[in-house]
Parts: sequence; structure tokens; C-alpha cells
Amino acid sequence: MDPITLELVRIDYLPTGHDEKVKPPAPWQPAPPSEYIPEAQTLRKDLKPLRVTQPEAASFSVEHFSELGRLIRWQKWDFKVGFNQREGMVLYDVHYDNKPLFYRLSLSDMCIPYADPRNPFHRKAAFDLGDVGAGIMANNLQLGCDCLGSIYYIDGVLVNGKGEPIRMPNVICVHEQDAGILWKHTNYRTNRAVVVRNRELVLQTILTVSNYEYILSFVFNTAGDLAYEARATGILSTQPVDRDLTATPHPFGTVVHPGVLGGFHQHFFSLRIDPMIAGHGNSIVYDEAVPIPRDPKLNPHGVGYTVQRTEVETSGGFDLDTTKNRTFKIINPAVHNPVNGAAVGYKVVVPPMQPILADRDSFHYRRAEFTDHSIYVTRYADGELYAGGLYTNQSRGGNGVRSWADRKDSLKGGDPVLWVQFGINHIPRVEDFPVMPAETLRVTLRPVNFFDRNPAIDVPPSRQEVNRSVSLNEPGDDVQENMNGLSLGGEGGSLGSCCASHGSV
Ligand SMILES: [Cu+2]
Repeated sequence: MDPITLELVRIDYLPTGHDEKVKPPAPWQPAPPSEYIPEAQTLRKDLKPLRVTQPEAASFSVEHFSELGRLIRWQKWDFKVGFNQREGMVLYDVHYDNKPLFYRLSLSDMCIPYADPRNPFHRKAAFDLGDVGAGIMANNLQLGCDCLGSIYYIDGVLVNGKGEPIRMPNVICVHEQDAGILWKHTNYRTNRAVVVRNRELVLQTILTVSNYEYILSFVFNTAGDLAYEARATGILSTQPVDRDLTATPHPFGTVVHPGVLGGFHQHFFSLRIDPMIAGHGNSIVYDEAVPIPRDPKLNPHGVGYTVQRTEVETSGGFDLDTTKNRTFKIINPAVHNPVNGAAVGYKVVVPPMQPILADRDSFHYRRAEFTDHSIYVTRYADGELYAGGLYTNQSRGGNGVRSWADRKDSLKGGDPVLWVQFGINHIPRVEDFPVMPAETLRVTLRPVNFFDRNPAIDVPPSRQEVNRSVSLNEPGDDVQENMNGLSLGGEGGSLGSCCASHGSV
């Protein structure tokens, strides 16, 4: 359609076979339904309630530092939370134990380029933040549904298409969760065990962009880790496919239901990290573990390896290398760890990602400037917040993190910004339909020689008096004594003592 004259210009018929040929229109062949709504299912009946209760309320506090601004304190962490139309949830001024860590953290963009090369599918490449907006598409999160336990909700205020302010209720939920064991040791001489559970603070937001959902969270723990988690769920973006084509695999997608093709596509997320590890003046380095050559005196058995550090001195794009355990770190070269003298830092634990498959001359590649490297490093510049550029809609490239990195700015004594790309190549499964179980990805920012010991050493150990867990074993079961959390007797304690107050039982 010509958007000015509103005239119909052309109708594109979809290719529905294995090649680019288009068949003439034919009567629709009805397909059986496949619904995700519970009313359409026979629901299983053997799932018992699992309730999250915090009888003394949650361990975090929230201060309003402005009408909309929130300052959250939890387990030595403090940070400010913002919310905007494009990025949704943003964190500012992140500290641990009053030590500065991050100036600003946000998801900067997303791109989902599709594999089908045929007209009109070749256009499919969604920029969920740049084209649509993670803030404006944020869900109104519901108690007991999207978040369990004791929840604090944060509203956002955005602007609608007429320039009027609109309140976006419950766009961020804040809660604690138990994430299994954080650390444990049993002294094998005394049998005394100490167990500390991994309590996490989660800030979650969910966006719906037509068919798809993204569940996006910042996750803090008591050991100084800050993770960014993305869960992809919702409904695949599908296209019609001929019903008689199931004998051979489709070259550009997976048949997920009769007549329904889930096209291959890549998901790319770009997390923007503006660091202030122990203050400003940070550097980006990567460490690699490499074998050392055989040497008759030093390495006669050929087993030796060491770690080599490379400083990123100019802006650019970088890749992981699992053969070298290449690990990117943000360090403060002016601040040294009191234990070993190393520059204090945080490492970036990023899952491996296949770079964009569209070729370098394609519009997918040119527009999605962040999809070709796991790491980009730029020198801070005002206005450079979004990895795909300011205007992704109909962009032709030339504005985004690849272009900024190409300036080859010196990072010496500078102000680096780290862009961490992660994602999946989504080859759909039948199990992804009619609604997809979440695919979860996590980037973790983890202290390296930042503290003078395990920062979670002072977290109170796990105790049955507090946790009040319940044994499901019947009296007389062989394992009953091990399960009750109380002393089994015996010399120097017991396996059971790990969870009871030491010395009191
Ligand atoms: Cu997908």
C-alpha cells in the first residue's frame, strides 16, 4: 500500500513450499486447532501448591528519592531504578557495601533476524526495543502469577502517541527468591557441615511484543554477583507451509503443527554496561589461560599453563574464545586488592553466541550493528545508548555500536562502555508450540579480586529452626533419621547437624 495515496500497490503471495515458487491461491484447508489457554486443555490434577512465604516480610527496603525514582537497599547492595519507553527497566548507581560498581545498566537493544531468504520473509528482523520499546510494551505484573512471595511493585510513567503522560502500573516487580545452595563445606574430620543458601533479589519486567514475550531480570546475590537474565517465551512467529511437506525437513524452519512453519531465527540481546568499578577510570581487559612450552627445568612434564592479560586499548568488537578460556574483565587499575595486589575488577560471564548469519552486505547485518561480536567496547560518548542506533525502524546501518567502535577511540585512561551480546539461534521444536517453554540466558557480572575474601562468608547459615522444612518420610523409613534435621549423635556431630543450631542440639 502507498501510505500517502492509500492505493493498493501489490499483493505478495507467500511461498509455502521448500523453494521460492509461489502457488496460485487455493481454498483454505482447515487445520486442527492448537490452543495454549487452560480452558482448552485437560489439566493435570496431581500438582500440589508450592507457596513462598516470608513470615517477617522481605529483606529489602525501598526509598522514594523522587516521585518516580526508587532507591533499593538489599544485603549491602544499593541502587536506583528507572524506567523508560525504550529500554524499560534501567539501573543506576549500583554499589555493594558502599563501593561503586556500575554507573548505568540497561538492555540497549534486541534483534531477531529470520533465516527465510524468500520474498517477503527476507524483511523479517525485529528490533523489539528500537522499533517498539521495552517500556511501552511492559506487562502489568500480577501478584501470585508473575512473581511469587512478598512482592514490591514499581509503576512507570511514559508518554503516549499524543504526548500525554500515561501511568504504566506494576511494570517492575521486586522480590527475593531462594536459588539453591551458595556455599557449603563439611569438615570431614568433625563431620560438621556449614551450608549457606543463595538468596537472590530479583527485579523483573516482562514485555509482550505481539507474538513474543521476554522476561527480563536483574538478579543480585549475597556474594557480590549481579546477573542479567533474559527468558524468551510466548508464541513463535509462524508462517503457512504446505501440508504435504513433512517427509523432508524444511530448509528454513520447523513444521510445528500441520500447516504451520516456525522459521529459523536468531535472538540477539545487547546489554549496555557503563561501569564504575571502585570509582571511575576503568579499563577493559581479557585474560586467557594458555599452555606454557615444555622446559626441562620448569615444565618437564608438559602440564603447565598460565594466564595472560591483554588490555583493550582502542574501541572495537571482540569475541569469546573457549579454547583459551578468554574472559573479559572490567578493572580499576588504580585500586589494588589488599590480599594479592591485583587491580580490583568484575568479570563478565557471557554465554557463547553464534554471530549473525546474514552476510555482510545484507540489511540484517548492516542494521543490527551489535550482532557480530559478543563484546563491543566503546569510549563513552553522550547519546550513545542504543546498540542498534537511535532509529532502528527502516535503518540502513551506519549508526550503532559497530560504527562507534570503528572510530578506534583510545581507551587509555578513558571512560569505557561495555556492550555484551548474547542470544540463541532458535531452531524451533514441536515442543515450542503452541506456546514456548522459556529459553533462559544469563550474563553474570562477578567480582574478581574485588573483595578480600568470599563476600558471603557472613551470611547466616541455613537452619531448620528458620526454614521449617518438613520431612515426607514415614516413621520407620530407613532414611528418616537423616532427614529430620536434628542430631544423629555420634562423635563430633553428625550429618544431621548441618542444618540445626550448632551446639544447641
Ligand atoms: Cu525464538
